[in-house]
Amino acid sequence: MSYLPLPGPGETPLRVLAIAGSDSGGGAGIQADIRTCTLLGVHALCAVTAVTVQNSVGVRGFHVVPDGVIAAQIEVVCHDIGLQAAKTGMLASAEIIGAVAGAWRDHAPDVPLVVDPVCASMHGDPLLDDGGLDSLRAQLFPLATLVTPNLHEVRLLVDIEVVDSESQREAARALHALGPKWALVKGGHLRESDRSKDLLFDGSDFHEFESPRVDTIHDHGAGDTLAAATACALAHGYSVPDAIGFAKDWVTQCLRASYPLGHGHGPVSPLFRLS
Ligand code: PXL
Repeated sequence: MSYLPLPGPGETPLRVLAIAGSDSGGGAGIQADIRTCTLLGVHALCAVTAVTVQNSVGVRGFHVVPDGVIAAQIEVVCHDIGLQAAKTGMLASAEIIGAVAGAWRDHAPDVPLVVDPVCASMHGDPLLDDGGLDSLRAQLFPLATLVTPNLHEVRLLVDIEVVDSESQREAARALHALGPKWALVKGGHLRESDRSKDLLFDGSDFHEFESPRVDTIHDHGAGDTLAAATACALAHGYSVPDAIGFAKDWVTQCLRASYPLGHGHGPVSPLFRLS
């Protein structure tokens, strides 16, 4: 595959802001975002939303960062450093989503924003409170360039059970109607074939993306990596379909390079880029 152009020595790289939670196991969350950006030659700015206590087996709990501190992290990096794209991951609560939406409207309304609507960990542990879904739909989706739910998140957000390509289209339409410019319905958990099929919709046209399914239990952080790599490509000026095409190839390679860690699920890995 071809990669994004790297900055020269001493040259300031493009910047992507990750608004996300910390994973103490280092596999997902903001750690996956920073790794993705770094290995793609992009400087990661960080607004930490929550600190999870987790390992490869599950999430024991999390502690949220005060709303005002999250909004201030966004404000200070926007005004001093500047950014070309951003992505959201774990936002934990309705209040935090409101604070992120407010800060976004005030400080970076024209910057491409990828919203990965994280609701739970791969172990099924909740990462968003009960009011969070309404807040995502009403406050953050209308600001998003792209939303990237998986099938579980699709069910929670628009109450559609995706089982085939027809229901995947219906879900993409319903998600787009909530206000983002583009909606991507990730079909990775749809085990109907040996291909992973994602569907993108902009309100008029559908784009399909297919990649080989990589059979591994070590896929922690795959969704975060896809959203972060998409944001990096958008920062480079790619169109949304081209950015997703690039990010899908990147995640496939990261899945092939994933490794065991602890007693549960290991992370997808971009470290292949170093060899
Ligand atoms: O992969 C989703 C995710 C995002 N952010 C944090 C997480 C997880 C999954 O566990 O812990 C902080």
